[in-house]
Amino acid sequence: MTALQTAMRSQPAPAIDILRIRADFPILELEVGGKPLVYLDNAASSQMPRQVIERLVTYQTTQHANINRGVHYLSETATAEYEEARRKIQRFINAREDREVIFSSGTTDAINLVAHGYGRKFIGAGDEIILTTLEHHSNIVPWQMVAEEKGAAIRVVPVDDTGELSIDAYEKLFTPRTKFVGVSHVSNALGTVNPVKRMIAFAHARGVPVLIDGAQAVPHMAIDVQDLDCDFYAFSGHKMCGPTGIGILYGKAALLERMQPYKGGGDMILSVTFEKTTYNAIPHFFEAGTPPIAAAIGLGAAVDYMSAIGMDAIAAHEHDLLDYATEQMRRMPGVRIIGTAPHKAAVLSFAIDGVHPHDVGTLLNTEGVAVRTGHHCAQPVMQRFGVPATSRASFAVYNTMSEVDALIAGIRTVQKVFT
Ligand code: 7TS
Repeated sequence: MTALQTAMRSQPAPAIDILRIRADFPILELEVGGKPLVYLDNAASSQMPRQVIERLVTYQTTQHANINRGVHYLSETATAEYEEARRKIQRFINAREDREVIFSSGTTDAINLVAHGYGRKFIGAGDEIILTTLEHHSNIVPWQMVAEEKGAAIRVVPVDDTGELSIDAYEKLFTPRTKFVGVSHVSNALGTVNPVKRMIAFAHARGVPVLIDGAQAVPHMAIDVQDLDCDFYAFSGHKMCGPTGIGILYGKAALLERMQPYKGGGDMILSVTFEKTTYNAIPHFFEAGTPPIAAAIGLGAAVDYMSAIGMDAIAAHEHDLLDYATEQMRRMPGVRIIGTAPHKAAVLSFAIDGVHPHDVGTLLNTEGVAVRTGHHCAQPVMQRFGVPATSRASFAVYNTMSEVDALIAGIRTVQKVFT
């Protein structure tokens, strides 16, 4: 049996062609310590299919020059491809206009853009920012910086024992001083899918804009920013089969146009004198300097790749994996799943009695199984659940039921070694 046939062994009737998909990802053929790689660290970063890698090679070998500045062939080609990537992403998230799609270096950068461009301009002394216990540090720290500078306060939505946000508590946090809401669409530590559409509607009824951290949502489900009606939506290329160094901030044009600059430099200006500088229009206003052109085009290719499979098919496959893994783990004595909300996506955090998560990760690695261990840059979640860290398996479209079996077998080995 080939490694791929083994991978298929317990796969249910596939809605997607898992063999074909796996064949697109060269890295999945790796062996680690003589065992087939079982890559379950997709929430940290996913792998790139050949189609994206080849797109990067084509760009670098036939299309590269700096953008927005040449009349020569290569500069015009690179500019056209970069802007075409922007339109691909616009269609992927159903943004109304392409100028509402801003290239950033990732989710962290996109959130910082909003904190500095919007927060520092419109949030003042005594104002309040609502965040949730589930946020990644990148949707906490930028807002703490704004709050500290402006004398504003941060209010935090609690979670229950399953990892679900208390919407009742969320609604009660609003006061006339509430000026901003930041909430993750999907928790990276627990996998909880938050009811963001409802939360956005509630905030909007009180005139409060909302930023959604979609880093863990865009790779796993169809996103329609117009349907959500979010004001800002941030995500990273490297978690959705694209390159590192690129991410997106979607923002409603009317809001983006009222914001102050985030970074100053070339491309974001129309004219500069020492007396007065005039600024370029969005999206260029927020894209100072030479952007990661290749990575943006690579992200466009990643969006094409995922769209061709279909986001609903991807979501269904990953739900099957999550359900299967959850079911297996529930039956294991001494294993506790952290994050049991009814609505979850692609993430399974767990603790093994008497074994430090770091040891879990190290031993699983000897079985070829890659999971993330640590606080997942979400320390408030860890504090809420009374653990310093968890082990976390996170799934992507190319994972299989057999890989879940390998994870479960690996956990049994860990238990044997440590008990
Ligand atoms: N927001 C969420 C919900 C995330 O999961 C991450 C990264 C970020 C923001 C930051 O994204 P970046 O691309 O700017 O770094 N999350 C993880 C993780 O769970 N393990 O490693 C990185």
